[in-house]
Amino acid sequence: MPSKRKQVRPTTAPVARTARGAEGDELTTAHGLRLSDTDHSLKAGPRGPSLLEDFHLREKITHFDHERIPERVVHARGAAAHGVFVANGAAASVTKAAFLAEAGRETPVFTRFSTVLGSRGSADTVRDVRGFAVKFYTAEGNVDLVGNNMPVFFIQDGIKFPDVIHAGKPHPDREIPQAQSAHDTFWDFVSLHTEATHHVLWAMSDRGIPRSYRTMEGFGVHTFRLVAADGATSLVKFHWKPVAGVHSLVWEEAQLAAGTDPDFHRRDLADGIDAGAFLEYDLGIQVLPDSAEETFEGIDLLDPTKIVPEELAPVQVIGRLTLNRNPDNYFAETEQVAFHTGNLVPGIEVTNDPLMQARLFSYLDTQLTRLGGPNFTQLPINCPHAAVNDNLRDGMHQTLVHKGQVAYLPNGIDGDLPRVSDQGYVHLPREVEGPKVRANPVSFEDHFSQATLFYRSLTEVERVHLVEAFTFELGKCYEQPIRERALAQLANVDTDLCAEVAAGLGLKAPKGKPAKDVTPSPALSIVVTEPGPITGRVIGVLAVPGSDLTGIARLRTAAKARGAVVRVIAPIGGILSADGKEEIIERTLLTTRSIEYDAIVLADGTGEFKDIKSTVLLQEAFRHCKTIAAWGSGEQALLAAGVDTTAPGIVLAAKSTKAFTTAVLDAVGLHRAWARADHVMQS
Ligand code: HDD
Repeated sequence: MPSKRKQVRPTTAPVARTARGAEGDELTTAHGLRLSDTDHSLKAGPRGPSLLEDFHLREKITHFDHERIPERVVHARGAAAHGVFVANGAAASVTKAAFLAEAGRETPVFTRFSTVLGSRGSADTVRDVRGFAVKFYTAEGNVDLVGNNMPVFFIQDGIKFPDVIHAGKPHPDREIPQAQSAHDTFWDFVSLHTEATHHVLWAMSDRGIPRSYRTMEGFGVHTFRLVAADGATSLVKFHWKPVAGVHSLVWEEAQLAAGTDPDFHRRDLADGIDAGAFLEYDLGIQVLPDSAEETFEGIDLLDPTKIVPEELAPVQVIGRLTLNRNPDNYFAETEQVAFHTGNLVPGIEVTNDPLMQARLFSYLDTQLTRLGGPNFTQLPINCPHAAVNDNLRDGMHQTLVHKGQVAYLPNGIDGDLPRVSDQGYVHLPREVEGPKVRANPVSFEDHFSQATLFYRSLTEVERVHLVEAFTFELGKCYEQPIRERALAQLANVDTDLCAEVAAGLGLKAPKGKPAKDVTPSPALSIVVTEPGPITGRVIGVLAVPGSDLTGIARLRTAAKARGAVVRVIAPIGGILSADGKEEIIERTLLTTRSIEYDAIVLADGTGEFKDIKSTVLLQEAFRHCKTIAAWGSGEQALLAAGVDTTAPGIVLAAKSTKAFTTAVLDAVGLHRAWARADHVMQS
């Protein structure tokens, strides 16, 4: 006998939807009444007062008044994309979760990237941690891997989350500064709370200002416990490795972008997907033995301020994520998506990491306020792709029309359905014992050695950036004791780092006790020496009437073949045409800044051209160590703009040839000509 327990959507007669997703072409009220006028309120005469009777005016304004929902208390600023995760089978020995383990299994995903501190309308390129949250719509229910682009966290225990966030958010008296850590309360907190040191180094490094979401790593941060089909368990750390490599902006560029294109990252994400340059990441795991101590090579795996260097435990790739579809509607999808670290399936468990434990409470709790009640799982973006058969009932915004009389177990009326499953989630039985205490394990007391490890793993140019970031941020603090305390903290990380920041601040470097025997982890550096993929990169070509359009077309074709785009920049808008060829001018010197481009190329024909805006464009690209190239008379224009054409990363050719375009694109593949940094400092 079929169960009476059906869940059905409201039973209005089906209405065909248009391409806009609307039901027909005629404007109606929310109740389906067709409207004859939506531009004039109902008035007592053309010059008279509006009438309370005007139900359309009242409905329109009332709905508008309630269009906003509370923004996320953290990670309010975000952008997202749909995609697919395909497992490669390598995880089969460590987990029974089919979406990770089964070779070739495809799982739809929704991924939301975010900054942490800023409000919903803040700029994308601020110095901050980036969220990297992935919702897997698996056949067994949703799994959320709610990670960041840094593998460690500011705090070891979730009870301190409100503290670190209050310190990082704008000052409560004036609500400034927006989306920044360069202010007193942040540095006051992190300098007193030394367990933040390792994370602060990551945030001040180039990781705090990613080039794009495409070129950002992601980390699950906590150690998870995977359970294999035979019940064997392993401790694992999750890593997202971007196929496009890990690359960052430079600080001046990030600051410029915050003003000239606050949507820099979300635009890059959406444009890339629209252009077919999908974002790809390998999902990898570090597999560590599940021991009673929950440590690996002396590293406490429950401490979220610690990493396991990849040289000690290699990251094994278990599948690939491809983000290939933009959301149709920002609010319905990106804003309403609700992640929860407790969304798990058999084969994945959490550990006792006290940061994770608090998160397991917070995510569900926050959605109740943000999404206005307990039925947010019914929103399309949150709906599992697995069958849902719960006994949860009613509540705000209930969209299901449950049938029958039964919403309890056990029941005799409805065949005792729904029954519990022998495939259901079983928490591994593990011993829990110990005194009830508010305390951390002793191993959590080491706050500096991995910060030292991080610093010493960086290349020279990355260290310079780190020193500049600390000097900038502390230079923005008003309180001298805060700067001094932050320096005392750095003295325990590295003597040179502390001395250089102190010199920049005009202060005396205090003495500390940095760890001596630290083995660097080269995997932590993001500087590359071989050209990598250039998918999603943007090359600006400056051209003028009379420029060599064949050369531009050649560069465009070669760039497109490697997933990059060419944009033509000219003094004024319109179309360039010569010899029957045409190039649409996509940017003018008025509508562009250097931050839009990974490389700037001067086309032949620009030799006589000189304009203060193009000089600024080229000077910025030069300072930011971007590829600069020219063919033909373009070189003259470079010299006229004061560009040192002997510096590294400058590609010149008499003519546009295949070799020239290849050299330009390979230079872009190196991301930046870091060797030029010395020239920049000397010039
Ligand atoms: Fe969190 C959102 C990542 C610690 C409480 N967190 C949020 C998002 C990301 C992270 C990516 C945005 C999700 C989205 O796009 O909607 N959070 C992390 C990571 C952490 C972390 C990697 C440490 C390893 N978070 C953390 C703690 C707490 C929270 C310790 C509280 C005890 N996080 C929240 C929250 C948010 C959130 C308040 C705000 C909006 C939301 O959850 O849905 O519950």
